[in-house]
Parts: sequence; C-alpha cells; structure tokens
Amino acid sequence: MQRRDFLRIGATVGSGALLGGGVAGCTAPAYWQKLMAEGPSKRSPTVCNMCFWSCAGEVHTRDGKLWKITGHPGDPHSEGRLCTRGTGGVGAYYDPNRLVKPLMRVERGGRQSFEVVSWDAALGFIADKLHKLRDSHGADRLAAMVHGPGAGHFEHLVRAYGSDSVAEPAFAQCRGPRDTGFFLTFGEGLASPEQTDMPNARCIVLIGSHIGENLHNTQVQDFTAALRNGATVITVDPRFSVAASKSQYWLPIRPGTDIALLLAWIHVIMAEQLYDVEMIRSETTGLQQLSDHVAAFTPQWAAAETGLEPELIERTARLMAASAPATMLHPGRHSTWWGDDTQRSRAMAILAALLGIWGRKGGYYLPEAVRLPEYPLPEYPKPRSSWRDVTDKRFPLAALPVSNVVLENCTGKDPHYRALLIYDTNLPMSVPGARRLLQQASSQLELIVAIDVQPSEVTGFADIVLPECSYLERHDPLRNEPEREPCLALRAPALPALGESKPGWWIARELGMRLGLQRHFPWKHYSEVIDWQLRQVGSSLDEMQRIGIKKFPRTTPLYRGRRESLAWGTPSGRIELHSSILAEAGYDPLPRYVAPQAPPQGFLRLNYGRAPQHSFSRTQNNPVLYQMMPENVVWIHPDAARRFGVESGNYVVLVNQDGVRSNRVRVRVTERTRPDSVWLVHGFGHTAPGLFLARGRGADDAGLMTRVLVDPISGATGMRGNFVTLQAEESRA
Ligand SMILES: Nc1nc2c(c(=O)[nH]1)N[C@H]1C(S)=C(S)[C@@H](COP(=O)(O)OP(=O)(O)OC[C@H]3O[C@@H](n4cnc5c(=O)[nH]c(N)nc54)[C@H](O)[C@@H]3O)O[C@H]1N2
Ligand SMILES: Nc1nc2c(c(=O)[nH]1)N[C@H]1C(S)=C(S)[C@@H](COP(=O)(O)OP(=O)(O)OC[C@H]3O[C@@H](n4cnc5c(=O)[nH]c(N)nc54)[C@H](O)[C@@H]3O)O[C@H]1N2
Ligand code: SF4
Ligand SMILES: [Mo]
Repeated sequence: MQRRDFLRIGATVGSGALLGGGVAGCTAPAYWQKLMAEGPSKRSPTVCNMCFWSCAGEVHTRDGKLWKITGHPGDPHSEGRLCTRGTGGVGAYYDPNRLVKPLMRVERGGRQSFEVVSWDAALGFIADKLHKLRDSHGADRLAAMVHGPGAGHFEHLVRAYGSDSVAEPAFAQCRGPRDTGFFLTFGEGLASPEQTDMPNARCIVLIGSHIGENLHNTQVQDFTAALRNGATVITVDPRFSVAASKSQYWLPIRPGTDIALLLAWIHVIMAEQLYDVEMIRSETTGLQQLSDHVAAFTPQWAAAETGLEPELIERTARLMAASAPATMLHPGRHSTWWGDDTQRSRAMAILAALLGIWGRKGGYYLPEAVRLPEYPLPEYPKPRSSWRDVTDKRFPLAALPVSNVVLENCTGKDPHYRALLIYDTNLPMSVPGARRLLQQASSQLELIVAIDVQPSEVTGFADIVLPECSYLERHDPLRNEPEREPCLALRAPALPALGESKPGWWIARELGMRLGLQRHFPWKHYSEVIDWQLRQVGSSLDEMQRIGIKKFPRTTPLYRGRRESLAWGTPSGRIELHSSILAEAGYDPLPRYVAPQAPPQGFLRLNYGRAPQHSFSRTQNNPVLYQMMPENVVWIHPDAARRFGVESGNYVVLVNQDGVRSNRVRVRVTERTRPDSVWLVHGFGHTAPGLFLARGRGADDAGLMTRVLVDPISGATGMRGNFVTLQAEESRA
C-alpha cells in the first residue's frame, strides 16, 4: 500500500465495529429508574479517566449493570466529590459509538477502507511489521505517542522492544515549559497534582490558570476553601474568567505580555527589599545580576507593555510580598502559549524564589509519594539510538521527547522513525500541525497503530485500530502521585469489557508475546503486578478491592522550617535566579521580554481554554456530557461584534491568518473577552464521522493553529500566536 487515505470509521464501516444502538437506549432515564428500583447495588473502586487529575471513585452497579459513579470519600483528589465529567463517566461506558472490534485498513479495487478483523489477525499483522522493522532499520525506529495512566503499558512494550522514543502531549503541548522553567531555577519541576497549598494561602496569584473552568477537582475545592478563608486573589487574565470574577484584583493584561508584568513585580520587590534578604542571599545565586537586570523594568515601563496601571502593578507586588511565604503563586499547567514559555515560567519561578514560598505553608508544600517498589523485570535493551539523538539537535534542554519533533521525524523522504504507535491521544486535535504531519507520515511509515476507545480523528490515519475497553472495565497501574498525603488508589474493572474491547495491559502483553518479549511480561494478568506491589507495602489487591484507596504516613515533613534551606538539585546546589544551564547552552540566563505580534488589520487573537463540562477532545461524544454542552460558542466583544456585524446566536465561520476555515460556530457577544480577542473552548469541531453526536458541532481551535510559536528552550508548541476573522453564516432558527 503506497499511500494511506484518511479513513472514516462511520456508517459505512458499521458492520459491528462500533457498539451501536443496542445499548443506546440505556441512556434513557427510564433505564436508570428501572435500575434504581432493582436489588442491592455493588460498589467497586475506580480511578477516573475523564481527565488526568485521576480522582478515585466508586462504581455502583446493580444487577451487573452500571448505575452511577461517585467520588471516593477518602480521596485527597476528590474529597468524595467527582466533577461533572467524572460523574459523566457513565456515558463513556454506554457510548454507542464506542469501538468494540479491531479494524484493519484494506485496499480493494484501488479503494481503501477499514474491515473488522479478529484480534489474532490484528496483533499478528502488527507483530509481523515490527519484526521486519527490527531486522531492517532497527527497533529504535519505532516511536510511540501516548497519554494517560494506561500509557505505562505501552511505554513498557516499546522499551522492551528496543526504543525509548515515547512522547506525550502532556510535555510539549502542556506542562513542558513550566516544568523546565522551575527545574532550571529550583532543580526540580512541579508535581501533578500541583503542590499548591491554597487552603492555607493568604494571597493567591493566578497567571492564566482559569480555575473553575479548568476543572481539576481538588484545585477547585482548594480555591473555594481559600476564598472562604479570606485569601486575597490576584488574577492575571486578558479575559474575565470565572477565577477573575472571584478575585479582589483582576489584571486584564494585554495578551502575551506577562513577562513584562513579572519583571516589574520583581523590580518592585527588589527595589523595596520586600524579601527575606538574609535567606535569599544564602540560598540563591545571581541576586545581583537579577537586580541589575530588572532595574529598568519599572511598573511605568511595564504599564506601556501590559496596558495595566503602574499603581496596580505596584500594589499587587506589595500585597503578594506582605503575605509571603503564604502566597500561592500558581505555577500554571498548560503553559505552551507564546513561544517564550520557558522564560515566562522562569520569571514565575524567580518570583516564587524571592517570595520564599517553595516548601512553605500557604505556598508550595513538599509532596510525597508512596515508596512503592517496581515489579521486578529484566532491564530494557539499550536502544541503538535514543530520542535524545533526534531531539537534542534542536532542543538540548528538553527533559522529555517532544511530540512535535517525533512527528516531524516520521515525515520526509527518509524518515528517522518508520512505525508509530498511538495510545490515548487524539493527535490531530492536540498537537498543532499534527493533521498535516500525520498525512505526510502516512505515505512514509511502514505501520501506524491507534489504540482508542472511540473512532476519533487520529484513528483515520491508522493501519490498525485496536479497541480498548473503557477505564471502568480494566486494571491500570496503581495511582501513586506525589502529594500532601501519600496514598495509593486502585482502578479495577467494575464491569466486563463490552464487545471485543480489551484492556491496554492485555493488548501490550499480547504484542509482547508475539514479539518474543516473554521475559518482560512474566505475569499472565496485570492484577498479579498490582498485587505484588501492594504486598511490598503491607496491603494486597484483595484489600484494595475492598477499600479502593489507602493512605500511608508521611516520612518527610510537609513544609520546611522557617530558616531551613533545602538540597536544591541545580548545578550550584542553590536556587538559580541566574541560570547557569541556560547561560552555558547559549540562552538568556535571565528572562527577557519580547513584545508579541499585534493582530493584523481586521483580525482578532485566537484565545482558547476549558469549560467544566468537557475534557480536551475526548468527551464531546459522551452522551451525558453532550447533553450538558453540545457545542462551543465563540466569545466576541460587543465592539468587535459591531464591526463584524454579528449578534449572539448567529453562526459564523472563523478564518485564520493563513486562510484556514473552521466549522460553523455560534456567536456569544460578551464583554468578558477583550475587543482584540475571541475565545473558544478547546475540543469541539470534530470531523470524525464515527462520532455521531460530536461531529460537525462547534469549532476546532487546533485546526486554526497554523502559526506555531515554538519555545526555543523546551521545544513546546506555543499556541496563542494565531489570529482569526469572522465570516457570517446564516443563523439557525
Ligand atoms: N488546540 C489545542 N491543543 C491542545 C490543548 C488546547 O487547549 N488546545 N491542550 C493541550 C493539553 S493541556 C493537553 S494535556 C493535551 C491533551 O491531549 P490528548 O491527550 O491528545 O487529549 P484528547 O484530545 O482528549 O485525546 C484523547 C484521545 O484518547 C482517546 N481515549 C479516551 N479515553 C481513552 C481510554 O481509556 N483508552 C484509550 N486507549 N483511548 C482513550 C480519545 O478517544 C481521544 O482520541 O492537549 C493539548 N493540546
Ligand atoms: N474542564 C476541564 N478542566 C481541565 C481540562 C479539561 O480538558 N477540561 N484539562 C486540564 C489540563 S491537562 C490542563 S493543562 C489545564 C489547562 O488549564 P490552565 O492551566 O488554567 O490553562 P491556561 O492556558 O493557563 O489558562 C487559560 C486562561 O489563560 C488566559 N490567557 C490567554 N492568554 C493569556 C495571556 O497572554 N496572559 C495571561 N495571563 N492569560 C492568558 C485565557 O483567557 C484563559 O482564561 O486544565 C485542566 N483542567
Ligand atoms: S477532575 Fe473530574 S474528570 Fe478529572 S479525574 Fe477528577 S472527577 Fe474525573
Ligand atoms: Mo494539559
């Protein structure tokens, strides 16, 4: 097969590949009423997979049928409450568009299509291709793009096979610049969940972080607790976000100018010596260089860049210093904005250092995970070449493989990678430019495998689509994250897998067996791995099946003492205000501000983010969440709306600076967005025809991101440098 056509899993490939209408009726209220009237319910533990916050929950079944999912009362991630999407997990199970059979691309009479095949045929086909790849080019030429807790199964498979090129969008499309910026400064990145001690904070500073719309369960609960406790909240956001509406100080910054604000804040704090001079002198390097660097960046200077009043900049700097160290400067999470992202994160890290909040009550607590031994397995073979050999040429400081670089290396005449395995990530909607790169890759690569639960956009590029069962039907690695209270949480099947869908661990192991990697899979069922690990820490799978979550005593303090310093993991062993690593690698050792490009005449900035009802591009087809928010709307300021001649309720098409057009999307006229920007919730505008509910609903921000502002330090894809204009469409009655 020379070239792969993008294939549509939909009505034409019906023939049993999708779960279908049989259980669609299950979503009707009558079905639940009947279930609730039936005999006693059974509870079993899960870890939510509707987003990656991983709240522990309980799955309630009656008569072997799914009834509801609730939060685990003992879980620090959920405090017993799941969010909208967590509760809506029921819809992930009953979604009639779920994939339930393996599919293979076939060509007949010059036409390509997907055909339902047996697991044996699908796995045999993949193994055959991977055997040949190992012999011809080498195992290191397999790349994987993965996400989520199940990713570990496939990372294990790929590394056992002989490649370490496993990338996730959680780095170069999400936390990469943040973690790099903090790592360069403190010698340590930030955790997930973020170690933000909000309930004890006297002042909270949010830069972008749109908590409330960004619905990371504990963050929202902690933010609410902080508000109740009377914390002062300072929110920096060009848009009047939900968080801004709860804040004493809203700084409606000109988009892309945050480094100017941060430098001016640092200027005020240094000029007025609002920091613990003795402590900062003893535990940092580069204090004098920083002081010289920020001398010119006065609030007056920053006012011209940011559009904020100089007095407001001064007052907020003094406020955060007065509450320190109980000042929780949120490090952000999705930090791939303007291409200066590692430097913006560095500026935030420097401010955090001056405020002395790392390891302090009301700032960043010191997180701790359970010391859980790894299941004993043989060492992985050393790959002939590493992901670093590919990425380092451009981004020597990237801590993890950069997804866009991996995809780029799947294209071209003689691509480095020859096969691609994709698990739990919808690349065309999550990595800017991925649709084009996948199209190019599909005529070069020898194999593309997609493992998904539904026929998302990414599956159309695959040779083989493997149906994973939902998180409610499978075991995954124990949740063990660094946090306030070390604890383990169990995801175990509450229901049998529907159709022929299979858990990720099973798929990875079966492939491993066919690739001769038996010694890397010495167990028969993944539950054996979990049970073994649990027994090392005095528990067992039986116990966890009953209790779901188990807390362990902390072995290290939650906070550091008032004058206590920590062992910083930087080259100097101190907090590096002036970064020695950046200096050595030829980057600016102190953050430098560069003004963003202004919108071209007639264009508005494309701003995007979250809504509480949906996660990324994974939930729009979920029947429960679809009902709550079936499509996104484009926010536009009344002045801009007048200019474009549109009103709330009109449908428009967004056209970007390169002429790319969005799907039709409804207008919402609101003063909550600036006159120079529009706002879209990410994840809508699906084009995959197999997503019967979500396809064609709303606009896709990713499709409009043809101008990518790559961060030269981390390699991350800055997504905010795009502009759109509006073209009117007829409004729907
Ligand atoms: N344009 C734009 N791009 C972005 C962002 C943005 O706001 N705008 N946000 C960025 C951020 S912060 C992040 S973290 C990333 C997230 O990026 P992704 O991880 O790619 O997230 P999704 O878009 O939700 O894609 C998830 C895919 O996994 C599938 N899936 C869902 N559940 C399961 C499961 O249990 N098993 C398997 N095998 N598959 C499953 C879904 O059907 C879908 O195809 O996106 C980044 N990209
Ligand atoms: N409901 C829901 N919640 C989620 C997710 C989800 O899919 N759905 N995904 C989760 C994940 S993985 C992530 S990474 C997070 C992402 O959520 P965050 O980390 O909070 O995302 P940000 O991009 O920091 O914040 C978006 C905000 O930045 C503002 N903004 C735009 N440009 C600028 C600017 O130049 N300067 C400043 N200061 N602000 C600007 C926007 O107006 C918007 O309010 O959300 C998490 N929570
Ligand atoms: S925050 Fe919501 S969607 Fe995310 S894991 Fe928790 S309950 Fe699930
Ligand atoms: Mo993210």
